[in-house]
Amino acid sequence: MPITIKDVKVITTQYNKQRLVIVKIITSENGLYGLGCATFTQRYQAVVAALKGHIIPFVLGRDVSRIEEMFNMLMVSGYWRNGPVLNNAISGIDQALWDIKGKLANMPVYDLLGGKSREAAHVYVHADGSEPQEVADNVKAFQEQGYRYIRVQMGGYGGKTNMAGFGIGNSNTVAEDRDVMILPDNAPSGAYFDPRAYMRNMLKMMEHVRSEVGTSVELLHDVHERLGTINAVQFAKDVEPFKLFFLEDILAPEDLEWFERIRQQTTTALAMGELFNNPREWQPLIANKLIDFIRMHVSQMGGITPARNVTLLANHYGIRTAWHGPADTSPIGHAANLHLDIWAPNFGVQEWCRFNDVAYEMFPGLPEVRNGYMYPNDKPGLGIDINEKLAAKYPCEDFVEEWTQTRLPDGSPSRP
Ligand code: GCO
Ligand code: MG
Repeated sequence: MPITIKDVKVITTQYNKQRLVIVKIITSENGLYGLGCATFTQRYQAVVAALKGHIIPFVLGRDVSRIEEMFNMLMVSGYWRNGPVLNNAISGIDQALWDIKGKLANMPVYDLLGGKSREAAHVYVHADGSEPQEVADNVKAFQEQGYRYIRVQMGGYGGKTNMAGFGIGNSNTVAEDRDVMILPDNAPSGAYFDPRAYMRNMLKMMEHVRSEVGTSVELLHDVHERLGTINAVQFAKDVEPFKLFFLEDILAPEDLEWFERIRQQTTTALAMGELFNNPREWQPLIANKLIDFIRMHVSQMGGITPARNVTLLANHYGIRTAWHGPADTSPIGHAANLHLDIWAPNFGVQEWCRFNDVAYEMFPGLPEVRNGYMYPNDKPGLGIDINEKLAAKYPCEDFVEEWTQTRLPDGSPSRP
């Protein structure tokens, strides 16, 4: 008799700013369950509805062992496909089934995938600041904690926002050649971004940070898809002297054909992909060797199954993985990332958001980071659990996200 899916719970929780969605599959076998990440924080209610209305009725009663079949059927069973809401809902099921398979086999998921390629995964953390010296000081503080891969930003993703305390119309706080963002009368509230000032200021910041910390620490930077096409080409060239470990999301998914131009112009290493949903987005970048790191949001792709497939595809082309790991990937999602990292022959680096104590209490088994390395445990499955009682004490708030309402200085909408 196969073990089947008896019930599926959708757990939502918010112990921080991010609203998280977790799927718990309860099986016909007493006490056997699995957990998966289905978090699309900005539209979490839509994922919950997709799960409850469509995905859960589809999976109930099915054999838990048939992950491959389930993933492939779920992807097309709605006929229309490859959107963030449905992909996340499918990921909740997919990751939970890998967790269950591991528990049945008494093996960690990295063993199911092919076994360890390494003992621990290099992580990168985020240093920020409102001016170059503050960024440099934060990099040094991380180095003292043992981190060797550090992402440098100034003012978040380069915008000035009246919410993050930068103040509209103030200077961008770069000492010489100050950039002042002049907004029109009656400018609406929200985040503001000046692409040209961003480019100038980031170059100054990187130059300063390198002069303070030297070349042995690996620096990274996230453009967050905010630049237009020719500015992106120019910026990727301009940062070349700073020898970044990688430059992240230099272009938006809408502008992918420009990668070829960037590639012809610079040796800056490129990482791309957190907004990708559809294989058509990553296939040409990999097949034409236009990037160096793929960094999709694993639940946004549909779970561990598609991430495994992309890893192996990328490996053939000498491209490494750097899965998206912000605070809006749940701790379950971070555990899934780590199993892929420990197994992948072509792992590069893992983004790490440094969870707080509540997260560690709510998710027993949440991976630990020591000296810049993230370590797996040897528990079967994903090796992580959820304290549902504690999760229920932190219900999700309904609010309209403000940081995603970004504008250019004249007030016109810009990508966040
Ligand atoms: C990153 C990302 C995130 C995103 C966030 C959106 O590289 O970590 O760019 O911080 O902004 O996941 O919700
Ligand atoms: Mg990013």
